[in-house]
Amino acid sequence: MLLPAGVRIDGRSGAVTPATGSYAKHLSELAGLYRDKAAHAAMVAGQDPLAYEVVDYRHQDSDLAFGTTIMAPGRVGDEFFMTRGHFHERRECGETYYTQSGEGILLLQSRDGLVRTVEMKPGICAFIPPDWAHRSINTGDEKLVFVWHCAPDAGHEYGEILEKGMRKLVVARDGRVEIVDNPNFVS
Ligand code: PAN
Ligand code: ZN
Repeated sequence: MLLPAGVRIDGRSGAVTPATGSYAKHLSELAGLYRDKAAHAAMVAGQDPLAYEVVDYRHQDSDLAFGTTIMAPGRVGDEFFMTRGHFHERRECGETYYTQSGEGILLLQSRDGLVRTVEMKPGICAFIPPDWAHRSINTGDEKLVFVWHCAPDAGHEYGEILEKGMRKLVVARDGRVEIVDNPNFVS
């Protein structure tokens, strides 16, 4: 029998207590994500900063999983720090992203090429429909922390986004955040 639990989530740090797992992604592990290869290489050769961490709370045999993603602020060239972005392997599985602190943009793309964005800021819980690719982008000066919630076996399908990119880029232009067409997108 599964037993109930209360899990503490710190909305500032993204700490999950107790957590069942976590991983961290440094910039060096995110090659191919950014179009300014020289800027990426210089940053990796320097401090190779931590771009984001994912912490989870999972129960064996449960149909629910949740956790946090903690994204550092930063840029590679004119592109903000972002997650890899993925579809779910189980295409019927959606997800929610509930922002706790910081600010960003959730970039979504359907299989047939629709693009949508949802603002990420405290108080907004984004609904990610089944079979929409999703990538979060930290456009602010502080950590972007959000709580995600999805089926534990939703799975991650990274290949398509990694190979083709997403249709839009979120960039800094003249001190503003802009969403522009990705010139390198492979349709
Ligand atoms: C999230 C993401 C997390 C990291 O937990 O996996 O934010 O993003 P990438 O996996 O795209 O690098 C989620 O959407 N899970 O399904
Ligand atoms: Zn997901």
